[in-house]
Amino acid sequence: MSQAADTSNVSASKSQTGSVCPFPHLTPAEDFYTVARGNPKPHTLTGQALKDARMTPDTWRLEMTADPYVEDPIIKLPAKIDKPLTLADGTALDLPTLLELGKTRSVKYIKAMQCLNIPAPLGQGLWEGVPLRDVLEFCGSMLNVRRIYYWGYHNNDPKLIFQSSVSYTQAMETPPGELPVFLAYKLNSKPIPPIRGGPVRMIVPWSHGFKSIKWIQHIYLTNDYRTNDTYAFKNNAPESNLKTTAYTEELPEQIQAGQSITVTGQVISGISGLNRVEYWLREVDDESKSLADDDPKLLGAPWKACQIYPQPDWKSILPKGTSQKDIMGFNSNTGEPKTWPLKYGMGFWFTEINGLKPDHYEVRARAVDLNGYAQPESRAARKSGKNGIQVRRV
Ligand SMILES: Nc1nc2c(c(=O)[nH]1)N[C@H]1C(S)=C(S)[C@@H](COP(=O)(O)O)O[C@H]1N2
Ligand SMILES: [Mo]
Repeated sequence: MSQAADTSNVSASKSQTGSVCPFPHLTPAEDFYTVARGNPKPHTLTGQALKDARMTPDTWRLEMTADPYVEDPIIKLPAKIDKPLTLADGTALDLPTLLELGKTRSVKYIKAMQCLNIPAPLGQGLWEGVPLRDVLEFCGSMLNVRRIYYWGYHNNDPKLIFQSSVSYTQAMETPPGELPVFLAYKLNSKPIPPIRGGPVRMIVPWSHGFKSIKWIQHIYLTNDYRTNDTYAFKNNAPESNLKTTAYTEELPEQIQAGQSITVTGQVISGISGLNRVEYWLREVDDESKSLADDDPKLLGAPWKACQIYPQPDWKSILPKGTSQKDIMGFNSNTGEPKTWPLKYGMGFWFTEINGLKPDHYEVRARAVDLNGYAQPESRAARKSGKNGIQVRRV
């Protein structure tokens, strides 16, 4: 643990009731930042081409098959499933069947989408669907399945395939109170549009976006335990988790001396949870060197706590007919979020800085997780997620 993660002299962030959050807590489906491969990009297809891609509610089908692959001595036995679901023999799963299962097994929760390679959250939505473990019941009994691969529509071009995976255990055994990996068919209580990966998209709550495959079409059950994700190429860590990370909004280039300035930003509460967001104001001149995230000056700086905007008025932001009590991550009796910001969700922070002299300043903000680690610790390998500290100058 870094010296800077010593929390003893920093008071925990307190919500300032009455302060109005300038950011939306739910992002409309069309307003997410989009990360997609394809030529043309699948979500730009229309009319018959969209139908041919099986990306409409009527044409969508999900195949589930077993991988016969063996590779002695690592994979001695092939995976087997009782009931493969295929297009060829007309057994592939359709949307009405998935929705029917959803009547008794559906889950919903609020999750932020974040790319491992982009230094800003892509958006946050209320996702709804059926846990993968329940969907796998359609396959009957399984033998020698250690990993579950899945991919979406990719223009029938093997070069454009975008594949991800979870272990059998991750799919089947959800720790109580944790969010399961699931096949989503609703976003913000509406059908998921093609731009967001609909009609059906995988959602892996604890991961970066690359596990949440859009336009899902095929689930492949395999005895190959290796993490054969598309994102493993280009040195990305395929088992990386969502990072607890603060992001800082741009600041005006100049302000009047003596005028106060409000610094704001987003914060993602990743798998290690969020303790607080803190900031450091650094006076700089022409000679000041830029600081690396592990510079002793930065680590030993007098970081001060920022405030987290209080939870929104849920009744006014949740889609009509949605009760907080039915959303995972909220207490089912009181409707209160179990943590704020929600785990795997995005919250917002602010701090007011007063009495600046005529000078140049740098402002940095960083998140501290529930283990006491200040961003970007404790992850040295940056290809496990974008969590460098952002610098803004004023
Ligand atoms: N089929 C498919 N799914 C995909 C991708 C893709 O290119 N094709 N990109 C992934 C990556 S890298 C990210 S970060 C997220 C982005 O989700 P969004 O476009 O809904 O914001 O989708 C993931 N799912
Ligand atoms: Mo991504």
